[in-house]
Amino acid sequence: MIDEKIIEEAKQLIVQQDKEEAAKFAEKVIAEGTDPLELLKEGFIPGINHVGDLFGRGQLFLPELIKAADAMKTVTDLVNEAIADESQKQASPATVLIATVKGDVHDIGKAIVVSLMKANGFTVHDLGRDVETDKIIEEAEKLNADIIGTSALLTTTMPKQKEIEEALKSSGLRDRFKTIVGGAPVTPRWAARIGADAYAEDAQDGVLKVKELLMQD
Ligand code: B1M
Repeated sequence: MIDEKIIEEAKQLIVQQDKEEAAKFAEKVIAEGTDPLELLKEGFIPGINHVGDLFGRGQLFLPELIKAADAMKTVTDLVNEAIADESQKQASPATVLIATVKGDVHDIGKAIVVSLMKANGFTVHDLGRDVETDKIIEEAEKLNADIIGTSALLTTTMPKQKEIEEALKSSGLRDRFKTIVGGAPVTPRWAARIGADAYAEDAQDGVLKVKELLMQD
């Protein structure tokens, strides 16, 4: 359990969009032994979610959202480095291809998913953000991926996850890959509706679901 004060400070530093102080704070508390993933989950993520709520309610504007996202990206990178350091890499034959769908530039959450999957020994190919459906499928074929994972943060880009399912079906490739979908507006219901093989709520759940999908083979 992390100290309440640490959680509150982490949250506030993101809300205040203070990149430098947030980075210093993350480095300090991780060095002192705070679990990096817990710090992210309990402190920084609620901070950026609060910023998102303020933005959604018109109480904060795009330049501030961008500054908060910049602070969030910086601490996420630090947490991801710490996760990589701690990882007990065991070779896994499984390859996961991950991308944020076309039209969507949100990639902070995806970066956490990628780090945690790598830390769990999977080979992960991250195609980045704003990636076309065709490109995702082409790369999955090229890499002979086992799993295609996509992230969507906008209600307007979620349909791209459906497009991927449909494109896989129409090209006769649906049985070749397992698919997993995630992102804040994505739900288990959506995953079932579009025919994805799995839904993941967060990065830890993503690792779990990938393991389950691999056991189905
Ligand atoms: Co944007 N944005 N944004 N934004 N932004 C949201 C998503 C929004 C909900 C804010 C709001 O209005 N309340 C809203 C969407 C509304 C909607 O769709 N209904 C929104 C909007 C409107 C926009 C713009 C349109 C704003 C504008 O320009 N007017 C614009 C769109 C740009 C585009 O993509 N085309 C935009 C831009 C941006 C920034 C660039 C400023 C920045 C992103 C920077 C970046 O990612 N590099 C940004 C941010 C930071 C946010 C919020 C505040 C935070 C997102 C985030 O990083 N969360 C967001 C509000 C919110 O989501 N509450 C918001 C933290 C992260 C750790 O969580 O990404 O959910 P998340 O990932 C989690 C899980 O979802 C899961 O695991 C992760 C770790 O726990 N997960 C997976 C995610 N992907 C997964 C994949 C998996 C498995 C699990 O397997 C494959």
